[in-house]
Amino acid sequence: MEISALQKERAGYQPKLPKALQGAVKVKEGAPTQSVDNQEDIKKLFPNTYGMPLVEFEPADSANNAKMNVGVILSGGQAPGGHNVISGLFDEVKKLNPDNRLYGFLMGPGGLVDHNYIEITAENLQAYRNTGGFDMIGSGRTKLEKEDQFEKGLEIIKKLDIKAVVIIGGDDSNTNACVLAEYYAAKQYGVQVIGCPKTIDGDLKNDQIETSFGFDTATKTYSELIGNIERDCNSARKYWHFVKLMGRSASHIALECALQTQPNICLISEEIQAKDQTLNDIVEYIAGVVAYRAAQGNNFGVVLIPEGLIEFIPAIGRLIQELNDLLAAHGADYMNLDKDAQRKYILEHLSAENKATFETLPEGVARQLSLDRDPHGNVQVSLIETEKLISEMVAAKLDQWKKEGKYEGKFAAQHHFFGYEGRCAAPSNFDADYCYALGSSAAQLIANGKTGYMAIVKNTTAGTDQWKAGGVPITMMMNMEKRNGEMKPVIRKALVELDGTPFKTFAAQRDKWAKETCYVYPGPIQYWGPSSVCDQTTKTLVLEQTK
Ligand code: FBP
Repeated sequence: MEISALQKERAGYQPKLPKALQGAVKVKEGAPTQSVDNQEDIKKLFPNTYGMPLVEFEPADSANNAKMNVGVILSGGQAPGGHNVISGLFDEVKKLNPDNRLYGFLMGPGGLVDHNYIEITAENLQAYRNTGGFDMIGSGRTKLEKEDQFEKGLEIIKKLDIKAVVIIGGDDSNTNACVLAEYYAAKQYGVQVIGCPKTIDGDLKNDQIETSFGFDTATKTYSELIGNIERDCNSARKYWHFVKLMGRSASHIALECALQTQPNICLISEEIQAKDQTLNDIVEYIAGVVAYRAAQGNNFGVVLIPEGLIEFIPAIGRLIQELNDLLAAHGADYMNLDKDAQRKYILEHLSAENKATFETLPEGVARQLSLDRDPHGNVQVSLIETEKLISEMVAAKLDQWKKEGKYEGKFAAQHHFFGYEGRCAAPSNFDADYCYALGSSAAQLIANGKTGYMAIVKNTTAGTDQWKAGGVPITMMMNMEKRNGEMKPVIRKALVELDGTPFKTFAAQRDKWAKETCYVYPGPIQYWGPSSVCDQTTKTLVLEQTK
């Protein structure tokens, strides 16, 4: 396989580990934990894995030479650093005992159920160290939730003499990891399950998880591109650029990119929901800024739009809720109908209020909302062209204002969607180190007999030496939420907090950014050079840690 010059040099990078993981390791246990909400329900559903203590690793005098084979699964969307979790896991598993083996299940959780796997060896891992992507073993979105899947998985686990499975995934995948851990514990199968916090979306975080891996690299990649667009925009001074940014629900990615690049406008879905704004309110806000800048002779600008926006506009959110319930109850009759019949079916079954909202949406958007949920029941928002929908509505509003004599200017729009191009970028130094440490922590949790835990690394705004590694019981992050029409135990998603420092920092400056041109050009991720450039963390993380 031919590899790039960067890949060749980068393969030699040795990720840095927290002090506690550099040699022999022992475990310090904290107090018993509680779930974030619905404690009685969660306790009842997870009697074997509820209430366990937080765990922190400390340097020890003598090594634990645990004999253990481990299986690893990459689950859900790609995030930069996944290969380094595997590298950290592999190195630690072999450090514990060179006879230990690591198996990678192929193409996501489905690989466990279908018994598709490879053994990960020093040789085949070498080409993937410090690289982006999940292509070493592939990923998938199969939802592990049924007993027959757990039992099928057990067959291969037994055959390969695997002691534990590590699931590298987002909130949904880690919820499933917890269900699997509980099932194997209840059956006393002696198989442990450990999770690792992955997702570029940045929404798997809480008091214990400072950030999910991949967020750092993905937002730096998007910010580089946004900065380049801003410079182009400020050079030609003739376009308004509408940039949709990935991040299924939460607006963390958009907010972080705004903090890095200072665009003229950045929409934050959580704020729009809190203020109960309509699509028209959003359009009037953007058109107002366009008109203001036009009056100053500036017929250009940059607008950032989080991809999850549509679900957070309250009227559309209510419509989606009802559609979810409708599809959960009648999905089978509905799915076999043709396109027109499906629209008719929906219009006949929706309540009057939601029917009215559905009818006002462009047909393509309405169709996307009523179709194609992913296996976890999510609307596939990355397929909805929100950036075009909004810019077209802004153009119409400006035409109307022109006729009314309220606006004078030229409006020409360009559209971009930054999503997939950030998910497999070569991990930044932060993600390379963070992921390697997460993999090492996962191995230590297994060696110390833990199950139903997620590997964690904290104090990440300090130098890597001072990072603190350990584990958090997954049940601690859970609450009950409605999914596909039923109440289910799930990890609570972290949305942008409107009283948090990152949002407040953005909100304090956005009027200035809208009126003036304050663009910042972050440039590409640097892997070597001054530490102030190549080891910087995200602004979100810094602002959250200094609150
Ligand atoms: P995860 O939550 O699995 O990490 O995936 C995140 C994400 O990249 C979202 O930002 C995006 O909406 C979605 O995946 C796209 O999914 P797909 O890769 O299936 O198109």
